[in-house]
Amino acid sequence: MGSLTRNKAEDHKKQLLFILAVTLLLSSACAGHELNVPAEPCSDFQAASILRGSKLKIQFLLFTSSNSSCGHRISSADDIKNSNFNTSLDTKIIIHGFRAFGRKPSWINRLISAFFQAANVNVVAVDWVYGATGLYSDAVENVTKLSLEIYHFIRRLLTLGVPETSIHLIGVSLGAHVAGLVGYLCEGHLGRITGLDPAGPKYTKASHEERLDPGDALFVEAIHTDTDNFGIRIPVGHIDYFINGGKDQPGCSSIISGYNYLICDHLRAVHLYVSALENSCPMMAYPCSSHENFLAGHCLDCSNPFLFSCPRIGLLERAGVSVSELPKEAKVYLETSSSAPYCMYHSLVEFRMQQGRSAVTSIEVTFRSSNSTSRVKITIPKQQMLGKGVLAHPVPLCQIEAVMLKYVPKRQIWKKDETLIVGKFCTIALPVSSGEKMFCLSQHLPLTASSPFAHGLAVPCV
Ligand SMILES: *[C@@H]1O[C@H](CO)[C@@H](O)[C@H](O)[C@H]1NC(C)=O
Ligand SMILES: *[C@@H]1O[C@H](CO)[C@@H](O)[C@H](O)[C@H]1NC(C)=O
Ligand SMILES: *[C@@H]1O[C@H](CO)[C@@H](O)[C@H](O)[C@H]1NC(C)=O
Ligand SMILES: CC(=O)N[C@H]1CO[C@H](CO)[C@@H](O)[C@@H]1O
Repeated sequence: MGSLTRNKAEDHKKQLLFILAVTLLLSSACAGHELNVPAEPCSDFQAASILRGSKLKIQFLLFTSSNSSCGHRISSADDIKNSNFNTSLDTKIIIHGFRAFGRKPSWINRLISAFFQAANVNVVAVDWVYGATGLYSDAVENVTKLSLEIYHFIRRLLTLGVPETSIHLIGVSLGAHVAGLVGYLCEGHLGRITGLDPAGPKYTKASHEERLDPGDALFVEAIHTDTDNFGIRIPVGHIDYFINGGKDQPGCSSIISGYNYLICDHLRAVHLYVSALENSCPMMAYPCSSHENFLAGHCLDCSNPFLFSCPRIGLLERAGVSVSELPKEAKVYLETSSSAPYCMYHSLVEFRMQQGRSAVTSIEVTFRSSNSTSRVKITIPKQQMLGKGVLAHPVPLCQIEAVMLKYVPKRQIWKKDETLIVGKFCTIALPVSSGEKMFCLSQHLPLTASSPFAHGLAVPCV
């Protein structure tokens, strides 16, 4: 089986290299005949109709910080030379995905201006709306051709002295796999690829050559927000963020109707990334084997594999991770709120009963600050005394003013559950450094179903 898939991959590679050679020949043959059209004031994305032609009509639009909604077409080498492209700055290349209605992506201007807010960079948006519309499977068919064109564009930049490491591809959905293919053509030498909910359909079982994978750039990261629908389930980068578990996002409820509801989870990856660029609040994530284990409080730091440097969504070099050798396909987890800026802080909460019970015990823990309420239910197994969980809240733990604890009664038909639970409450902010002590309420707390226990909380800020 191994040799069969390897042969298939080799064939695919050969095919790509062949197309590459032919298009290189063609493009160098035509280079001399390029007309020097004077630059128009502003160029925008195209709109593709159902009767689109048979050409991909790709546009490379350069944006600068002076006006982040005014693009300049820079497709040929001369265009680039005559433009404001600054070869000494990093370059962000944004690649959109499938466009069901053949229109400009609604989020593109916000993403571009967020980049200018975060850094002094060149931003290039790739408009391939023409090839991205119609059927999803047609858009997938156009990916190879598109990737080759982007590859040629990057080669033109390299000829002008742009270092490969200064190039960062940001691919949305299907665009993430396009970025992967471009990265593969560049032999993994590009600086960074960020996949924003990389597409799942047709890619979950694809080979490494066909989909985004950690070999495609020096640093590859992906943000997963819709793994049960349009996004890919499997990790595809060095670091893979699974937001709220990666499947369903808070605020994407059935209240929003129609198309916006369908793509709400999928697009959350873009909105989170924009928010991370615009805000200084931390979107820090924790490595764990599963979302369930993360929520159950089994993954409290980043010692393995990141040597205590937890990855953060945004533009920090290698996501702020300081290990010399990057792990591959490291799954990291974080919870977010339902609206911008989305950031949450995570704390371990623990309740230790004085004695074990013959039934499972559930306790609801609520944190309250001046403007927020967050809760989590923790479960203590039969015959055990300790229950724990991770509670996500919008302000740092030291700004939480009160904790409420409530025994959640077992649903009983015949009589009220009048159990008295006595135990101690402790908490600590994530990431937990080694040797750090938990903050505990000193007294034993009596909890019943009818009388929840409330207490002020004053965890010092560190
Ligand atoms: C920026 O460009 C847009 C066109 O895309 C134009 O409408 C707007 O006036 C420009 N803004 C400034 C400040 O030049
Ligand atoms: C390019 O960027 C560098 C670094 O910010 C700056 O010093 C230089 O002036 C810029 N060049 C142009 C032509 O704007
Ligand atoms: C809530 O209050 C804290 C300060 O107590 C503030 O930093 C934060 O921005 C506020 N959040 C919201 C959503 O208003
Ligand atoms: C614009 C363009 O070239 N679109 C093509 C994308 O791929 C499908 C399927 O091969 C073609 O039918 C389109 O013409």
